[in-house]
Amino acid sequence: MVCECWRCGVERDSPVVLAPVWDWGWAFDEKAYLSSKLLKAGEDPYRQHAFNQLESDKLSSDRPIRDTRHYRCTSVRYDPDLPATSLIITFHNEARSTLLRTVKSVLNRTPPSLIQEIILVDDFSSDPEDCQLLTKIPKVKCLRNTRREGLIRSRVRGAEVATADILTFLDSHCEVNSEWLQPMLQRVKEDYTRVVSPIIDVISLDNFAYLAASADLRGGFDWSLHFKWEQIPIEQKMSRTDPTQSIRTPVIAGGIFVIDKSWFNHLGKYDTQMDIWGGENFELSFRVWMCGGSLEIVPCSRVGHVFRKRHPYDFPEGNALTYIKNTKRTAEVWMDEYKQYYYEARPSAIGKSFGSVAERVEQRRKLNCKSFQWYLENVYPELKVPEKELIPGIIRQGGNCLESWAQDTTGSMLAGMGNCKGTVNNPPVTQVRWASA
Ligand code: UD2
Ligand code: MN
Repeated sequence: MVCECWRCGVERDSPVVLAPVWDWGWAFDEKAYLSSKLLKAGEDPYRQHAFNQLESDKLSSDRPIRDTRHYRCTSVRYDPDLPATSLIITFHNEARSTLLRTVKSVLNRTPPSLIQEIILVDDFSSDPEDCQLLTKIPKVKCLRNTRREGLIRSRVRGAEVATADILTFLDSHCEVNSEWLQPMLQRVKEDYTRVVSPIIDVISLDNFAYLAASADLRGGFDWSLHFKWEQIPIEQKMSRTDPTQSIRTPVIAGGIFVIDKSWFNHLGKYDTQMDIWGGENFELSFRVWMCGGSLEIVPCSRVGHVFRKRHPYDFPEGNALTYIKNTKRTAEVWMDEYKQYYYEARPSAIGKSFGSVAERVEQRRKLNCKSFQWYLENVYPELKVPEKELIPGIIRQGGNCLESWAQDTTGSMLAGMGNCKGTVNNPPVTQVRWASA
């Protein structure tokens, strides 16, 4: 198969076209909502939103999209009594046409009984009406921040007013596909500690074509805490005989997932000292895995998303510093001694301020979460620990060190492999003999 988009893993399109399943008979004046924000003649269509707004504005809010699932998904049956969910969509200056299409695709392609409410959190957009006018649509509620908070605090605000037992987060420029919600709700209903994501299809930022993403990808990252899509390890791929089966993922992309509300609260929601954008997906992912849950991608669920190449909004503290603050908080709370590799890979983070993490560290302690070493060994063994000598006389790999700790009677050095001690007084667990030079 040909990969057309490295970032999103797009491979192909399948030919089934969906029609909206039902109509609400809304009193909402869609034309008026959209027409007041159309582009002016000659205006750069990418300027405001970093995607082609002209193409988005041209499309119907009810446009059909292709059913990109594996054909075997269409015969999977879900419990008739799945729990309802509160949807939470935060946005800052989203284009009206994409925001409306996100909401309408949800209403058009989800059984009404599964949607408790759609909570829009307007993160202090320039025009309060972007959000307010949409409350004429059934089930839609609007909260508006009185100052810019960023997506992390905005999501927590939405989650705190949600009335359903399950939370579903979406970005504000998505289109959900056929039967997108049921397979994810099913997995969470069976085990509330699962946190699940769909396969995220790609809506082209240039022409808004809906493109299927590869079903063989999962979330990964490097030591600088840079997210990337990566191939499922070959052994796992070979042992997958059922294409409808969930895929364990070390991290989620961050924007689109379903989580049990009590589990979300129990685990400590989000780190609300993180600002604007970035890093929260690692923090949540490490927390879920290390504190007793799991993360998976449910391949029978598909949601399209407009992936962009730049941020269309400003960062009050600057993009780079904000990403550093958020990822540094993640590393300091969750990565134990492995945080040194984060600093090596992102030296610009050294010495930068990141606030206090005392509360989050305490939360981790109370939850009795496992170590980052456990995460590496059990969840993400493919993330290789850089092999190098850091302290003269000590060869470190992860939390283990090969250290010299004594001389025997012949003058040979004794060295041992075990927990890093950095001192000759604590014999490591296994001893090996090195001839001294
Ligand atoms: C990805 C995630 C995104 C988030 C981010 C890391 C997907 C599809 N998207 O980036 O959800 O996890 O990685 O932080 O996985 N927003 C606000 N306030 C702000 C800034 C953004 O409400 O100050 C909204 C924005 O309108 C959008 C959402 O947050 O609905 C995510 O922002 P994005 O679309 O710019 O992030 P994306 O998709 O590049
Ligand atoms: Mn997005």
